[in-house]
Amino acid sequence: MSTLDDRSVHPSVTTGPISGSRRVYREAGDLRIPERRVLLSNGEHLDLYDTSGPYTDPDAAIDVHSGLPRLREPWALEPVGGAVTQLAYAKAGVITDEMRFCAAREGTTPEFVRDEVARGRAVIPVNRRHPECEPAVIGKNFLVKVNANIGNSAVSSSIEAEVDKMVWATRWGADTVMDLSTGKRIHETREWILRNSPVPVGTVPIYQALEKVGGDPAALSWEVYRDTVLEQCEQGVDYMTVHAGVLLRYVPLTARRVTGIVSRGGSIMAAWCLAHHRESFLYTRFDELCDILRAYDVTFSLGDGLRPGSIADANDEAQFAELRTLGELTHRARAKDVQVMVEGPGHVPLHKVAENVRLEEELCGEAPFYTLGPLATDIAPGYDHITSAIGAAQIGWLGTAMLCYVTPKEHLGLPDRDDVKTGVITYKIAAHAADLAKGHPRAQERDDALSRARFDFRWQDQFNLALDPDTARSFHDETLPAEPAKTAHFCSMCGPKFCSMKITQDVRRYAEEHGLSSAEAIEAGMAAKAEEFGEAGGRVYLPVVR
Ligand code: IRN
Ligand code: FE2
Repeated sequence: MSTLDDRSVHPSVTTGPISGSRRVYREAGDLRIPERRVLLSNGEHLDLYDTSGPYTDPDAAIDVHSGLPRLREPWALEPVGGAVTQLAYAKAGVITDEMRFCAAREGTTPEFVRDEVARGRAVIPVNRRHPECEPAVIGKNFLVKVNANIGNSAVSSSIEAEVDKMVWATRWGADTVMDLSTGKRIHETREWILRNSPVPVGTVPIYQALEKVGGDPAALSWEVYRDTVLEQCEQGVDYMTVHAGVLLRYVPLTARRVTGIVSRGGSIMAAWCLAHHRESFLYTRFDELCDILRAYDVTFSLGDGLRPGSIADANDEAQFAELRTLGELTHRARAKDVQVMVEGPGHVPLHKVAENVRLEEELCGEAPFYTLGPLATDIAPGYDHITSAIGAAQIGWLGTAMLCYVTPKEHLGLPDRDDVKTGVITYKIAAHAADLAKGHPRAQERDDALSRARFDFRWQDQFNLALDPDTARSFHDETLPAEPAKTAHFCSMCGPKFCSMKITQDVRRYAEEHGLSSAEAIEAGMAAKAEEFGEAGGRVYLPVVR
């Protein structure tokens, strides 16, 4: 942990509860399962899945220089068949503490988690050397997860800013973060993030390998790459993007594309293959790579180096050729008890989304699909969190297990703190919409609680149940800041006279008072409203009085 002793680095991270809630711990045997309890004004509460770590616990002592408590340290089991991976344990019928923890978080049984992991349909990405991590299970039969990318670049950002982004992203619900740093001090930045991250951390090791050889892809070698992977495994990285499906013979398939190869890792490997006219070392050395990841229980995230970067290129031969290779590699890794996710696009119009899920499941044996959006259209730079959340909601509904967020800065620049929050909240919307549509047993609870609060004009409850209570409250404050407005039976959108919810409540009260059935009450209420409306001059919009 030596690098955290560097006293010239002072990350200042956000601590304290999210408005209207507090972090609680539910006992599950000897495990303490973190949840976020939203306290409601009617005495009820709702417990939510919580990714924020001890940072939102007012009783936790946070010291970024010593890192988070090493929760998983006592959980380590003896190897089975020489392996320490969750997949090896699951196949052997062993239920690990990680599986029990995930089951309790998801509201299911440890046996179900074990069975899903055993058949490769779910992964629990937890490196033995990241004991600070609260495990999460990623698979189509669990809550849809969201990943937030952070990391500096050669021209922008500091260690402090990236640690703060990690804490900030998990505060708003990021289930994993990926450190995509490419600039200075990559190793140190990652150490700070890992020791302080309550969620799994992913990386793309080829980025750091490229830095080590001075930025020239042709200068890369298996040896440099292998040593970089080992360095990152030792540090505790939980999952790694490996673009091993970019084969030499696939590169020409991208020649006539509108946007060629848009994946950073994909373009680096394509450049290496062309420079040496040899097959990618990620592919030829894949078995050795499996052995390394297996020793730490690092999960593969097989990269989509040939994903489409434009609507025109979606579902083309290059993309699907790579997917077939990712399928082959998935089965090879699993045979060695290494956990695998498979990455997907990109830019895909809505009518071509389903084909991606169907093919991935068929070719990759239902390995958890992890997609970047996809963007449903190319025409809105500056709003690509939205263009991509449209595709993400659909692909999540169809079975994608994890959604990689896209921020408003996509295609334009490095996301700052505000972009990180916007990206995470936007993707929580997409993920939750998918959970609802998939009929996840607990998903609708939150919608129902919020809807009831809205209908009862319990404004504070409505804010506190929201994905982003602070923004909801501040929007309400813009027009009705006074405290009485937080219980008033209207808002400034329709005003006191035209609130549909208030009118409905009036109708219901009318029914009770007059002993009518609801149909009769609506009838009678409508008649009364018609009269009132007539008195107001029969106009919906009243003229502005100056
Ligand atoms: C996710 C799905 N497809 C790609 N991703 C993410 O994109 C991946 O997990 C990583 O965060 C980033 C890698 O980008 P390149 O190197 O493929 O551009
Ligand atoms: Fe793009």
